[in-house]
Amino acid sequence: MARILITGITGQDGSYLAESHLASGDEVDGLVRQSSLLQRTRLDSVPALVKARSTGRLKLHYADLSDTSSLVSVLRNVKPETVYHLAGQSHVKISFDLPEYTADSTGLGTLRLLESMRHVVPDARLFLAATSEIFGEAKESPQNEKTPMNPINPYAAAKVYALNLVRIYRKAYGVFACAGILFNHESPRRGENYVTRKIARGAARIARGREKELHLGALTPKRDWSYAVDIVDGIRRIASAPKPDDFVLASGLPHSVGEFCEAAFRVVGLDYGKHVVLDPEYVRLVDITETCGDASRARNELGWAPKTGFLELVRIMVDAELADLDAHGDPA
Ligand code: NAP
Ligand code: F7E
Repeated sequence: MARILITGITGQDGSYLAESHLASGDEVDGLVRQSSLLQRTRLDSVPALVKARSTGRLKLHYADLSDTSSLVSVLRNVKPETVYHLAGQSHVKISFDLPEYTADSTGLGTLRLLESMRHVVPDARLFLAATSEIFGEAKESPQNEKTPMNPINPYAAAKVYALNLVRIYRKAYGVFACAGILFNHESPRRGENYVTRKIARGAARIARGREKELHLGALTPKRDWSYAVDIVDGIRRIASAPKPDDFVLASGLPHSVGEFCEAAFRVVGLDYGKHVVLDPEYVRLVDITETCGDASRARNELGWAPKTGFLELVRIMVDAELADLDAHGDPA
């Protein structure tokens, strides 16, 4: 039985990772931050997580990435063997509205955690959720662990800093610090302002007569989308590898936003062309044209491969939205 600490446990990946470790018999602790509402949808709606909280196998601790003393205090209390660092402001477009907060939570937050761990739990393993955004408009395709970093937004710049810190601490202090260079991964637990969840939700609501239109910024950008459950499996493999290193986790099969729309509306028997409206509100100052990851290193060294294909992912997401609407309705 291992003792696991997750920053960002209330997020998409954190909730799946907690479920996965609990299913393996581990004890899970998670950082949560103060907010005016106590409801944490992703934790409160998953039966296995609700049960684990009631039996004490899953514990939540108040801390914030901007408050080093809170990180030190949780590390002292929990004494984790592995820390998964998933927390931070991770919306690309919003990082232009909140550049300093993004740098502080995503960039400096990683520094605070690494320093705190070095002093309090020097033998613990740290996993960082890095991102394909570090490659920006990449010079080569597909992108692998050696592709040069070329960030084009404040979020990506903060993640470059965080990934460089992981590499520096690994080399300078010999700590077990590793990273996943994660390409886009989605699920019914994805935040509602990311494009796949927005499309799945829009298609379901239009199909049920709740709305008529779906407003998007662009249809042409292509992303290498995987299912978050598959990526979380890869994250666990990276964190439990014999040696600390960085690995790309990706499907290697990019699809456009328009293709996602077409597939999602097809699930509900509709033509997306009749409902999707291009809206300047969602257009980015700069955007990556296409991402495409090469996960052969993770496949060869960790035995990892994604199991869920693009069309299956779209169906999982749209079906979840339909089931939710049918079960609970929606006052809006
Ligand atoms: P997410 O759903 O947006 O979750 C982000 C988590 O970070 C939430 O638990 C959030 O807490 C927490 N958080 C934000 N700021 C914080 C702060 N100042 N102090 C403490 N906690 C804070 O993200 P995700 O999709 O699960 O992604 C997990 C990680 O992987 C992120 O680091 C992201 O950048 C990275 N990543 C994700 C993808 C992807 O496609 N999903 C791809 C590449 C990399 P609240 O619930 O309180 O807001
Ligand atoms: O956008 C386009 C948008 O916000 C995908 C984060 O997890 O993955 C994610 O970042 C694409 C972009 O994800 C809308 O311009 C069009 O080209 O779902 P997204 P992202 O920006 O790729 C990376 C790997 C991360 O690390 C990030 O943390 O879709 N797009 N119209 C739109 N995007 C949004 N959100 N909303 C639209 O209306």
